[in-house]
Amino acid sequence: MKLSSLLLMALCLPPLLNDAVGQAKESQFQLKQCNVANPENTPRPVFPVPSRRQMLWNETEFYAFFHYGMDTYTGKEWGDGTEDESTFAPTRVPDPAQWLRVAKQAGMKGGIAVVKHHDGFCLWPTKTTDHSVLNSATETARKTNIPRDFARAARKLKMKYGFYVSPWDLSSIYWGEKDSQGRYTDNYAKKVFFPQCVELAQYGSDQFEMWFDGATGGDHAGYYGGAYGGKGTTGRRTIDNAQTFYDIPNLRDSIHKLLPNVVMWGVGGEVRWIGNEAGHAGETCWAMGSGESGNADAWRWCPGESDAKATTGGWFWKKNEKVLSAERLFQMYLETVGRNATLILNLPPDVNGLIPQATAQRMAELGRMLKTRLGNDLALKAKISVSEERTPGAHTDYSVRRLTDGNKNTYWATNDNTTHATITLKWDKPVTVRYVQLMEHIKLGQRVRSFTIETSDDGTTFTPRATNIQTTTIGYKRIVPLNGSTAKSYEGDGYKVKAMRITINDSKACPLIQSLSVF
Ligand code: FUL
Repeated sequence: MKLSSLLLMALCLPPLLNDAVGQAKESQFQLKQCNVANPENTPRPVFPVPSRRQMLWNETEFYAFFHYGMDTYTGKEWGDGTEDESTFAPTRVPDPAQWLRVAKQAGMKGGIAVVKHHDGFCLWPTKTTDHSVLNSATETARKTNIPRDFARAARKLKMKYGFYVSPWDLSSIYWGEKDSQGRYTDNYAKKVFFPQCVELAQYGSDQFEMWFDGATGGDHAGYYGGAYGGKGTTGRRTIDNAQTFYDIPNLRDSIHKLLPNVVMWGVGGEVRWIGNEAGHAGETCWAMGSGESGNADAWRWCPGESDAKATTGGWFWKKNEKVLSAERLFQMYLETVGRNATLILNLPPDVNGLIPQATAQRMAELGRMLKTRLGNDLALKAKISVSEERTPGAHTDYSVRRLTDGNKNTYWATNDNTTHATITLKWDKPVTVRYVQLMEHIKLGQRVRSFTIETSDDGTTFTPRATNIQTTTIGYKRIVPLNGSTAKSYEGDGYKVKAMRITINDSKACPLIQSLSVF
């Protein structure tokens, strides 16, 4: 075979999904130039597409955040790194298994534990600093090892797990350090941050996310001075570029070798902050770009994660905190998981190293609510028809049954040039409906730009629903409350219907719908 044909074949191969970040529109152009056999009639990808680890991460959908550490005992939200290690004084060895059991009851699939916050205090026996549990005053504190116990508990409970390790470190003399010529040194990246990530990697190669917060400011003191002064050096320190100061590209490469499935949040560049801490994504939400809505034309896959608090006090436990109502938390779920983002919901452990009873009870209530409201799929009982089915391949079909076969590797699709299509559901006996849930087969890119939902009492006349909501993007998952209210989605009697019609009005290329559910 000639070299040129080999080259052409290589260009025409399906994209390697395991590291697609960086695949540009150029590849799409190259694919179009090819005319190789496609026996399965597989649709061409619409770039960008997710990496394998981003795909796995997306499937986690709803997971917990556990802010626990020095601040739990000082009552602060941000410590300044000057706290005496003896301040960390749990009354008993903290029990991450209890934290995760609470999360599981809420229907969460995993959790992320803060093991170092901005104060730099490490909740594991680290070699990188003296500011850790090893120098605490009590035996109970010294025995604490959150990453070890958290990882063990998660594996036992079959939940995903990961760690928040703050890049900003007020306790470190190296953070923001400059040499005599005013250049940033790499002491912090080399002696502190990278070794800390490697130490944490040793608690399990199956971690799913590392949380690298971007905060670097405020009136805090610590080693490097600031408005309140601090121990050690004087004068305020800052950094100009997190990517270079923390040496993120190299860190990412090295950690991926140890933790193949981990995505690096925030500063790590693989998953984005949704742009608020209030528990909502945009109604329109693309898995690329930035902020609440993303950007349909951005070139890099960077899906959104929404971090929000389940309690009123703060990220860390506070004496008089209250837990939000299950109804409010359900609304958050609809506005994040139901809008192509994930939800990381914070449940703060208290001074005993346990999730308080009131929070645990509320989480169980939320879990029951999710099951009742989004657990009984009425699409499975419907006769479903579509305006078009993509021509099948040798062993692959894209037929209507793919919408409800529960298989994440299959999907219903139209032919290449069809970007407008309908799905019609009919029930023999009227059913009561409140929500529609759609999932795109995002392995081949996010496509849908606009869709509408209508219902019919008699099977012939259709009425549009949720017209006040932007039914634009779908992405990994979209849940639309048919009454148009995420806050009061379950109020009233729902809609008693004999039929429903979903119309895809516009899509970047032929739509690929992996799953359709009706509740
Ligand atoms: C922020 C931090 O500064 C907060 O303390 C908290 O950890 C939150 C989740 O991220 O940026």
